[in-house]
Amino acid sequence: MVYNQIKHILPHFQFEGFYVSACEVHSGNINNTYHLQYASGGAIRHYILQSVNTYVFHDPYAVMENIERITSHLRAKFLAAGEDPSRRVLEIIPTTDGRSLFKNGGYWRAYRYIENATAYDTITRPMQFEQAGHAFGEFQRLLCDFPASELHTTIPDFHNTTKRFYAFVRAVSEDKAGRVRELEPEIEFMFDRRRAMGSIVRELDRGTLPLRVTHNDTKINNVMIDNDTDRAVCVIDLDTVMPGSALYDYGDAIRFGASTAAEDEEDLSKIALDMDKFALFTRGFLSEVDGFLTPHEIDLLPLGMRVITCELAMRFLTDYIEGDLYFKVKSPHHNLIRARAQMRLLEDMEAKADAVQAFIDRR
Ligand code: GN1
Ligand code: MG
Repeated sequence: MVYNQIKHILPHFQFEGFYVSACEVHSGNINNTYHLQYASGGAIRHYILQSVNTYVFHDPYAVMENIERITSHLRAKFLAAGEDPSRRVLEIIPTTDGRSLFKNGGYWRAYRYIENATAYDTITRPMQFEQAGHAFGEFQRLLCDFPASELHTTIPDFHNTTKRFYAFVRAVSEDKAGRVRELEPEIEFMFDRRRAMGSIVRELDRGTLPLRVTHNDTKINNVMIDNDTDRAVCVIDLDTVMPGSALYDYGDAIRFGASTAAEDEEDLSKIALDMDKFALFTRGFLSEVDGFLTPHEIDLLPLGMRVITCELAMRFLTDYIEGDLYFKVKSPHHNLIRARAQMRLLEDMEAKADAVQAFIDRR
């Protein structure tokens, strides 16, 4: 029962009122997440409780320090613009001794749940997708002046696709889980795209692309969309906010949200880049970032979507080869299914590259 997993944790947070219920939220691939309800003075209060995955995040305190800094920066920006920040930015619920983490075997943290809003895995109404574009564009814009040197690097080389490729090659050669034998086409697929995969890293190194404070995990379900108005209210999951490239944030949102199928769709014939969703997201995103992204960055947005899709295919495949150590899996082949789905999506992005570029050029 869910309650038994967390009952010893609950008293250590400053939740208002009396515990009513808890259910597990299954959408993330890394942390364990629970939605809590408390009753207080006739009203129901909603909270999110999470245990931080320390295989992935070696220093949960550094993660929380980043989140405290980012959320106070965003809160100040919303206040300065005359907006009520309460639904626009994540609010950490402190522990009873005033900290942002409770340590007890694992590391636990809590947020106020953003009410009357939904995190969609699949967006159905067009406006929501344009709104998601606005949300991630606005997120970058509001963090444009954030002092990047104050942020901890919570996962080193997170989107260093070149190093990810080396890690993949190492995993193939070590073959710890004995799975490499059946993977010749997938391995060849990665080697074929090796140079293109490193292209953003090379430009960041050379300084032809700027390093910015970016979200780094811009799945569409990391934007809360208002249930009544369909407007984006808040960007969530700030664990990987670090210096990075705007191209990856844009690209990852397209990879996840503008696919015609789920990230782990088994039937490859269902997977393609949905050009309408791509156009809607891009319109929303560009309306926020035009003006501070350089023309070169905007030019390379389509490259961003291809590189990140390849990176994800390779990360899922690497994890499959290593025996599923990183991502949560629902079946023994889950990571392989995810990798193949990303590969199929990338092939479709490659086929549509001219149409995608033409849309960006017309802006
Ligand atoms: C992980 O758990 P979630 O859904 O927030 C991963 C992302 C991947 C994503 C793929 C820290 O994110 O990088 O893009 O799965 N997060 C981390 O679904 O590795
Ligand atoms: Mg995440």
